[in-house]
Amino acid sequence: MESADIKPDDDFIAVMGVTGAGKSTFVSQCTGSPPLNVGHGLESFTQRTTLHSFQHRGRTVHLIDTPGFNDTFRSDDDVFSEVAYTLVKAHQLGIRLGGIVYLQSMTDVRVQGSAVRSLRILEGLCGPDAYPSIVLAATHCESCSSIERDKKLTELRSKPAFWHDLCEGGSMVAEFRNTRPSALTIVDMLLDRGQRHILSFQRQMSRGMRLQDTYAGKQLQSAWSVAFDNLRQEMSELKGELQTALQQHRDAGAQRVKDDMQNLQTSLEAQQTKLNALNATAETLSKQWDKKLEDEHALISRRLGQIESDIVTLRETAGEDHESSSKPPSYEEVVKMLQSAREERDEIMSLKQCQLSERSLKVSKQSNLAAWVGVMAGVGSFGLALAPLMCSVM
Ligand SMILES: Nc1nc2c(ncn2[C@@H]2O[C@H](COP(=O)(O)OP(=O)(O)OP(=O)(O)O)[C@@H](O)[C@H]2O)c(=O)[nH]1
Ligand SMILES: [Mg+2]
Repeated sequence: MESADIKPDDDFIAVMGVTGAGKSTFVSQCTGSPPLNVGHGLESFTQRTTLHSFQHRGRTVHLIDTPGFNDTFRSDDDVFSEVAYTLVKAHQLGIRLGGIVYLQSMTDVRVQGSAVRSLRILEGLCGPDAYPSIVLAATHCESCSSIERDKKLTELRSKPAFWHDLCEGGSMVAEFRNTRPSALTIVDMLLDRGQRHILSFQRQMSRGMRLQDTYAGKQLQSAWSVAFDNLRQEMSELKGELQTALQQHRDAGAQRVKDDMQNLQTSLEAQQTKLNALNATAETLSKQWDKKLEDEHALISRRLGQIESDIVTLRETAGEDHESSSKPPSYEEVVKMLQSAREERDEIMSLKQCQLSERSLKVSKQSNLAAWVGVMAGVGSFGLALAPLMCSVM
């Protein structure tokens, strides 16, 4: 693994899709490196947007692996906020996307709910101008027969709720077969187009819009507003029930209603928080995420320091640093602990080495210098801006 310079005239491709669709697998097939895998309580760090670079057709291609909607462990507002931040930062850095690979698993019996919303968000983020630079790729293809797959793909292409508008607008359809050639064919489809886009969302945010006013943000705002109104309606019904129960001196019943109201209040507040998050502008979004990622970065460095010192202690305990052949009684355990500490250190080191903030930036002569002058002027925030993006380079 070696560092690669990141130049704005390289090819940048975003990889999107709901959680489990196969984004990291697709990226891993392209780069030939296994997906980043860091345990020990630092897993959330690898779920961040990451950047993976590889050489292809004499060019450097950077794949941006984004978090997916419908994650069991992350709320959709948090995921949207991170995707939004990534696109805003990329735009500020003068990066123009060459396209988007949107992955869709064939194992999902029906495309529904959040998967449909994820498609609407994709449309909103890109805008029709960028539809021709989207590849809609089926994954987990072997999970169904070719007849079933064709049927499913026809349905996806033809239904307005699914891919219809994107396909009408010029998006391409492909099959990812969990192999390197099929992954590279998809990359080639975009490289052959040779387009560079400022996405509709990036343009809107750079004009000072709030998330809720962008096409993509509106999708979420309308869904969350409906959910919020439903909760409020439920609350007002409960208030009525409580009044009746109190009037009829049904103490136990009144207490039950009060408990329900308390739970509902928690849901209402959570829903309100989601809606409030959509108030963010590019500036507030950047501030919020820069801080969050800076804190995570510090956490990783602290953990690494701790492990290094544990290793020194363990080596001494295991007698590694001494010529003596006498072994302390807990020798086997100590060696095991030492091995595990070393593994953890190596995992974290590879994670750190893959952070873009640790990589050099070369401004190429052909690049849009004006954009990069802006970036270089803000060198302080540059490292932080890229901190969430980690990469593996072939
Ligand atoms: N059989 C098969 N398995 C696949 C394919 N693509 C992904 N997988 C598996 O599906 C699981 C989820 O794939 P990931 O690549 O982690 O999915 P993801 O989209 O990155 O998911 P998140 O990071 O959670 O958003 C993994 O166990 C993969 O090995 C495929 O085309 N065929
Ligand atoms: Mg992934």
